[in-house]
Amino acid sequence: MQKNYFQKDMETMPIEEIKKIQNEKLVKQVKYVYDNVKYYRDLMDKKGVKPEDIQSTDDLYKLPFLKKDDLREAYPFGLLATDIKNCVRIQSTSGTTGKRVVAFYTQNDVDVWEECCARAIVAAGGTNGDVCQVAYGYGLFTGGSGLHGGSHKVGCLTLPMSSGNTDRQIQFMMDLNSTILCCTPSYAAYIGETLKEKGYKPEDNKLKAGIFGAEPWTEEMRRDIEKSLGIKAYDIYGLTEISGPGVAFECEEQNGMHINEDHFLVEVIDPDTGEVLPEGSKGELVFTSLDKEAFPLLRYRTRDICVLSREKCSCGRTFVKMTKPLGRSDDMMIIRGVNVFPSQIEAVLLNCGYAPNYQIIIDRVNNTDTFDINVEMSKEDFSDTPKVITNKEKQLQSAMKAMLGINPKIHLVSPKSITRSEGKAVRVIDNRKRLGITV
Ligand code: DLL
Repeated sequence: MQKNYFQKDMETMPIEEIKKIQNEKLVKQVKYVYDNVKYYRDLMDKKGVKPEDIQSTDDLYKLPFLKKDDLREAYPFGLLATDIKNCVRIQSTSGTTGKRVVAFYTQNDVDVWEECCARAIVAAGGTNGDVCQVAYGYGLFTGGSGLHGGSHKVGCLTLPMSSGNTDRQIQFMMDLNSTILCCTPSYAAYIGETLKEKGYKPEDNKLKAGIFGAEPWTEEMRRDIEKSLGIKAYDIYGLTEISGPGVAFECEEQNGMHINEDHFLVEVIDPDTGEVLPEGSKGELVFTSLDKEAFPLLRYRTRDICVLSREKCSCGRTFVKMTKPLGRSDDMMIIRGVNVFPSQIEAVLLNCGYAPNYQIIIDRVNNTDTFDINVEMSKEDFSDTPKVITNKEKQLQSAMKAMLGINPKIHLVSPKSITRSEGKAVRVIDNRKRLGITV
């Protein structure tokens, strides 16, 4: 079988040479951050680390970690490393307690990011002869623009569909002969079901591959999607803070994702102690950007729990592989591809005059996430007129939508009806766990 790479020399470089490149880039990136980002310089000074102390990746452990809370504290410009005039793009994702994470990009940062996505598309068999339908959301979310840029770099005919409007997705897919589909796995499954409902068989479409990520999915779901669309389904991983999709991607082995190690240095740590764990251990992924200009992050804690493997891969790529995220070390939920924190829900409840007595119930029905929130009314609020309650539920739902970007179903329940816990309150009931979906 012919092997395909977007940047063959880099993707198949012997590991010793990759390490050399990483060492050189790391020394430069640390000095760049120290000189240009006061927030991180203060963290380094507090820890007594100077840029000169970092001579190679072996010294990485000396650097302080960055966490989502730091991004919140430094919001919006505190981690920006260059003049805003040099930036050409902002992307964003939800953060804790409602403050969004804002990431900045120079043109060079965008180019590197899109190249990483192009590597993923080529690894999934993409060429300039393909029609690539991008059905991730466009806008502040990185999914749409990342895969869109990658598709351009490969030279595919790019269909910038964004997510939603499934009938139109299907019409374009059929009329324009889409060969690659990029979207969240749950949306891919939904498209597959809708095609079937419309009477199409898997062989009726021209799709050959899908590049699916941004949320956890199982091997079972992969098999279902592959069957319903008649394709090979590849996983792709990334996070806004570290650029977006394309931090890691699956190859033809479909068994773990290669991390683009020439741009992102990876460590696995014990989430409780912060201690760096030996390769092969299960722990939290930590990324250090190696050549970012606008928003370089050193030792950023992702909260994603994974295992790394350097076992030789039959695709010929030498980059380390990560497993699918096996869980999170914080309370972030991913619902319909959107990151949601219980603290955001609490903030909306308090703003709208409710006490934080609530329960979130998540499930996956027909491959789509359901999202319900039970909220207790106070004695004063309580009404037994259904219309009054329905109106209040609608108001709360639109406040939630404004904060989270997705619509939960709100159920106002009578005072004191949510079971009180004697220990930690059980705020989240995630029934997707029964399907093996761990986040
Ligand atoms: O989800 C970027 C992305 C877009 C990745 C499109 C892949 C495809 P955020 O919205 O910042 O960025 O969410 C990042 O999503 O820390 C993981 O917990 C989760 N995540 C991302 N990819 C995967 C995946 C985008 N393939 C957070 N499997 C990350 C499981 C994933 N979880």
